[in-house]
Amino acid sequence: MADKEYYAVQNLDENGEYRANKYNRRLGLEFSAVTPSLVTKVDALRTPLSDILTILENDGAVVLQNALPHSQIQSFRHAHQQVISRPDIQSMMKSQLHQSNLDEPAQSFYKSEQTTHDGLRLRTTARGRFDLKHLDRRDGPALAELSRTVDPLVLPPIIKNMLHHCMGSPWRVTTVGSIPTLPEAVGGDWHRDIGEGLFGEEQDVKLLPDYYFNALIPLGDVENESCGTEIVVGSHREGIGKLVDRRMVASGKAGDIIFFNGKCVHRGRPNVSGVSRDLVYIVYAAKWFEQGRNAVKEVQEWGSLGQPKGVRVIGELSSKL
Ligand SMILES: O=C(O)CCC(=O)C(=O)O
Repeated sequence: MADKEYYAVQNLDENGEYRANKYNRRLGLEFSAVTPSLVTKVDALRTPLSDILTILENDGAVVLQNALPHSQIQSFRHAHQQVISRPDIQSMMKSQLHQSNLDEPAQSFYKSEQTTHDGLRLRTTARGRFDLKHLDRRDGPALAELSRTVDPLVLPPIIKNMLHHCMGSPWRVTTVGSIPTLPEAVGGDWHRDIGEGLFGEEQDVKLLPDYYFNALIPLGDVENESCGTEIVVGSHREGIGKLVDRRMVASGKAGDIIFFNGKCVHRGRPNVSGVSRDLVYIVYAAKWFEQGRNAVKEVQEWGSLGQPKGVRVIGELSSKL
């Protein structure tokens, strides 16, 4: 199965439609010229953990300022820049940037995918927005400088502490990647990082303990709030039916961490800053949550191509089986 077809199947919601469509209908496709208000920022060194956890519980997102030493960001930024400047990766970026399917109505979150000879995977989520993985020593292709410098960013003490309280399940680091976003990149699609969830988004946000968090680590020294991550705060507790449009922007600069619940509806804003906006992303998810297989080989004769039809009532909620 071709990559495009595979992702289209993976991205269907319970009505058999690309899952961003329901958010587009509810929240719209436009990006406001005026930057929405900002997700709460706290000083990671001075704010009591209980206050940070309260914000995270209420909003589903929080920005931790001064959470990482600048020297760590600088070392990683240098190693990362070396890698993304490689001719093979530059040529993959160029080819993905000029793909004609980026102008068609989207059918899937990932619009294309290529793998380098040494095992890095580059994907496009929208024109000018890329996802590069894996960068760490466990799942990455052992690019020495890259994995050495990303190491201290993977599980900083404050994140480990927070996860100890906010995760509702034994967890592990599942993904270490980066999001290079070129100048003039368009905005990304609305999504929840949990996708449609285990039992459909309604059941997951209401019934399941929190099992997925994402840390975004900005690499730039200059903050441009307008190009940040737009998050519908509170959406980690509400399905599409009653979703309240409380969109806010999470942004930061080198040293900060944007931390959010993977149940939140969110998207990247267009990059109007004139410079690349690069982020590291780290996914922490329940030990049982599987997102890391080679996706393209996954659904062929051994997986369902459509949505199963069964329905089971759980309390007031009904779950498609
Ligand atoms: O590029 C961004 O600001 C958001 C990235 C994103 O949507 C994600 O990490 O799931």
